[in-house]
Amino acid sequence: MRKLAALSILAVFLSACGSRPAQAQVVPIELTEFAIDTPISEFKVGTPYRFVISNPGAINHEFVLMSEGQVHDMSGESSEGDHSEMGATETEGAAGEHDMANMFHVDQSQLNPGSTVTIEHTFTEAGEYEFGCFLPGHYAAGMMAKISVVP
Ligand SMILES: [Cu+2]
Repeated sequence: MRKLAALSILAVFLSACGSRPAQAQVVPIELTEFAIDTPISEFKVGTPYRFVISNPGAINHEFVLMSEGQVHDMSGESSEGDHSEMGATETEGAAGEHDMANMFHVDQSQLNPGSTVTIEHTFTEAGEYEFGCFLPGHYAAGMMAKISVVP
């Protein structure tokens, strides 16, 4: 009884807090063979998002959020060696540290079929980003989604 009363007081307290603008926006994301399904493709800098990443598929997947520049760096290794491109000068310098704040990786060990992982993330920088699964062959098969982040 006493526990219940305490809980309902807590519930009132929580719902009062819930009206604050800082409440995270829930973004349910589904990983399947071979696609990444997101209900939103445009995000805002400074808005807290709660990514609820689930794998209703039949095999393991991973989930990576990174900027388009980082994706190009990764895929650049396997495709044509365009070392002369300006991408190299742009990413080798100070940009790396910035980007670390705007990326995350959920390992495939956490995303077995049927699993769900929740990640809170707030973008600090506008730009073009991608969701992707980089298990061998998955990205190329279509497991990616381009998103943009606006100020
Ligand atoms: Cu995958």
